[in-house]
Amino acid sequence: MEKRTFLKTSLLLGVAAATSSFLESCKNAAKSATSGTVAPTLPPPKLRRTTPFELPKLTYDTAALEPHIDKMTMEIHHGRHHQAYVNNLNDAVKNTVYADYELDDIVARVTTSDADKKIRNNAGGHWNHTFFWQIMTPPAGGGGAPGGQLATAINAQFGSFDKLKEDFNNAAKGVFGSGWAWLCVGKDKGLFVSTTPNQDNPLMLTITKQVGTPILGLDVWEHAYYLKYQNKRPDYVTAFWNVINWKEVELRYEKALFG
Ligand code: MN3
Repeated sequence: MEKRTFLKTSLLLGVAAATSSFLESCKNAAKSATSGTVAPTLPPPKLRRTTPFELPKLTYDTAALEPHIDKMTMEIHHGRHHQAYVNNLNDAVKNTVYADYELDDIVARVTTSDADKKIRNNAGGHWNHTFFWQIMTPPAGGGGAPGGQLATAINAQFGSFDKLKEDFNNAAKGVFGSGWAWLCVGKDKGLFVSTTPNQDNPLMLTITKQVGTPILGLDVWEHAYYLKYQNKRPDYVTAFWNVINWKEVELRYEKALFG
């Protein structure tokens, strides 16, 4: 190679290398700019959390939902899975903009960025399970049908309670892999059934396809039913209706309607 050609080639290669490292640094800058960003439509929350997240206690015994949801599943689901979401969330929020946010504020603001991934999964996991334990109750006082304004709204929107059950069951059975089925109150105060993958939920403003306030939800991860139902998810979905705490669901409906 002639000296001149060599110099020219070296120069071009140098420019190329410099350009590529410039592009790389732009990409990295863009990445770090999106990490921990908050949804632009929401102002920073005013309430600040001063203590770590904790596993909430169940208000009923782990065997209390039997025969519909077995004791061992409840022990592992609450004591190990939910505890892990809590521990991982406490770890994930350290040194981020979410470090002292309340759970609802994190869930509303968390983004799809890679940097938010661990927070998204574990804040969702903590929120979803805390909610799930509350909307269930032992079968002696659970199940049946909703009353009050919720019953009226269900009949008006779905035609009947049975039709809502059918829609919800189909949604729950249709989740591919791990996720949740929901009954929500939308922005227009109407009810809708939806699903989310993994630990996402309808309150994640920048993530969910249909934003709403969940009033009923069912965990269809295999860890929620596999010990008792194995691959028969439909049987678990059917059994769930026996342990729904309709009083709690009705309260959540009214709060979402007027709140
Ligand atoms: Mn679960």
